[in-house]
Amino acid sequence: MAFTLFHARRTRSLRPLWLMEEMGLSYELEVLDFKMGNTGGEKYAAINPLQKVPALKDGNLLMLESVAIMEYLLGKQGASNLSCEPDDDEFGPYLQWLHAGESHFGMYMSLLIGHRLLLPEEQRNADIAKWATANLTSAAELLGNSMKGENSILKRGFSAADISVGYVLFVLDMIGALDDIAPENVVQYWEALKERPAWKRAIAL
Ligand SMILES: N[C@@H](CCC(=O)N[C@@H](CS)C(=O)NCC(=O)O)C(=O)O
Repeated sequence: MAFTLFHARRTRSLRPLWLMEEMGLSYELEVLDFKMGNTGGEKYAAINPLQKVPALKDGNLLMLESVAIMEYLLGKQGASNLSCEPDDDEFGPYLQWLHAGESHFGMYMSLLIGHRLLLPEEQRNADIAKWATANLTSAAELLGNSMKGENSILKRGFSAADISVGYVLFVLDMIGALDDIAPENVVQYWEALKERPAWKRAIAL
């Protein structure tokens, strides 16, 4: 078994985990206790000094970015219906939303949960939470207007871009913010994504 994924429940490690379930890959899963600043304790710090999840080990290789890990797994597998090749008409939008899931949505999502829930109360800043909410709202509106498939970003159907963005919708739903932030079609999109068998297996692990 080549891949080992370090995972903590409800975190960004769901992205590669969900993808591996969609791909039918075999992998080893190390489930860690999530603790801000000390996930996995000393043992995990020796593997990943950042003590964040996900981490993927493939032999001597260690990767620490959820979207990069997805691209790595997809690249290793070769062309499939879960990714787009450069000669595909939707290659640009695919890359755009694959990365927006973490680079754009992910930053504001972290600020929102940090300043609403995770930080000690005296460190929370309501203006930052408001700013993050405004940016998530405009990004969710753009997503809603950009979706080309019935329950997918791309016309050709479900892809890793949906996993990247879908994880953010999961977190917003979990903290009770999705209905306020996302337009109706994006809420429906998340309702459909979470019915996928691979998502159900990933979230249960
Ligand atoms: N950009 C990284 C972010 C990784 C990250 O921040 N993971 C969070 C969980 S969702 C974490 O492990 N946080 C622990 C901490 O900040 O102490 C990725 O997409 O993998």
